[in-house]
Amino acid sequence: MRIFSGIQPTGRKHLGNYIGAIAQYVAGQERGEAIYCIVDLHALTVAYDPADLRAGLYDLLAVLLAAGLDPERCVLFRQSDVREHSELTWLLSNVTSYGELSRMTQFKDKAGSARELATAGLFFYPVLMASDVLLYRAQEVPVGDDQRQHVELMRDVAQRFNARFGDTLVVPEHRIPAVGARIMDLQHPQSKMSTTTGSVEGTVYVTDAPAAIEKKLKRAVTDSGDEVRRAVDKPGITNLIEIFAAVRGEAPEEIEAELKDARYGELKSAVAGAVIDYLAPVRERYADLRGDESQLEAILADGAERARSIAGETLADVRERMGVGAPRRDRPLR
Ligand code: AQP
Repeated sequence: MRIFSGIQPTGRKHLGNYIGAIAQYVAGQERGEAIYCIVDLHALTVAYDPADLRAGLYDLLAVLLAAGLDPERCVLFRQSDVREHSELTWLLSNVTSYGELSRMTQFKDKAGSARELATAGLFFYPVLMASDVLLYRAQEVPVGDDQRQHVELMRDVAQRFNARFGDTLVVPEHRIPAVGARIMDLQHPQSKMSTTTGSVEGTVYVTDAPAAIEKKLKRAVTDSGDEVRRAVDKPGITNLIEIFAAVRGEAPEEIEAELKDARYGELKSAVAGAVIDYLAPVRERYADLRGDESQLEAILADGAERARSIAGETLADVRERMGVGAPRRDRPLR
């Protein structure tokens, strides 16, 4: 089983990213050949500062290592170090339609009302993401629920490519966690916890100090009524139960049974304590790892070399199938 996922080096990573993606990455190392990419090229699609981009990349790499990614047990690399991603994006853009890209909800959300001013890169984001995964012929893509539509698109692109040019690309499946696929903003529980659109008070960052985590959870918006149970009209309590279940590794039903006589305040305190315990070891290891940038660069260089050897083969096959470049004589197509 080959697993691939990408994560952006933008902003500080939050509890939604951690539960929805990073914790799954760590588990993926036990289940198969895991390949994880810090997608700095994706981060260029919205306004950014070059110095912040580099710093953010080291921040994220230190968080990933602190969470338990082990460069001996996975391939961990920076997207821009493997130029095959950019070339495949152009090639695959020719089996992707304008209409499909126009329907992507992430593009609509991020472009907002000023769609004419959005970058072409933001519009092409899903093609770059398809290239990331398809280059490694990955079978599985661990992501949060918000990326479901992008994974559907890459499946369509791979199927279309294979139908038009011959069987070349692997059609991947998404892996969305059963609990915690969509962690909501603590202040606006109808909206997902988000780097760009979330509220600071409603977003728990992975590197937040315990006091800040406690404050944010104790101030979380709750709903009318007083029962600790999940319901459509109780988005705040539902979110707290889901967070509690995800960090304790239990089913939400078990949490509801355990807290059936509890008050909202007790639920908040219990969730705060559990989240603090969950993130504390990561925060401590992060502080040690973040200081040594040359060590972080060495990890990235090794990961890029291993990634390139896989990506190069897929790209060569795609070029051959599409009739691009000199014909290959060294190796027949798969
Ligand atoms: N609220 C969430 N709950 C569960 N999973 C989530 N993910 C993001 N938000 C939640 C998952 O985290 C991974 C990281 O994706 P990314 O690096 O592309 O993240 P991002 O876009 O910088 O972070 P956000 O918060 O998702 O930013 P916005 O809202 O600006 O787009 C992905 O697997 C994602 O599903």
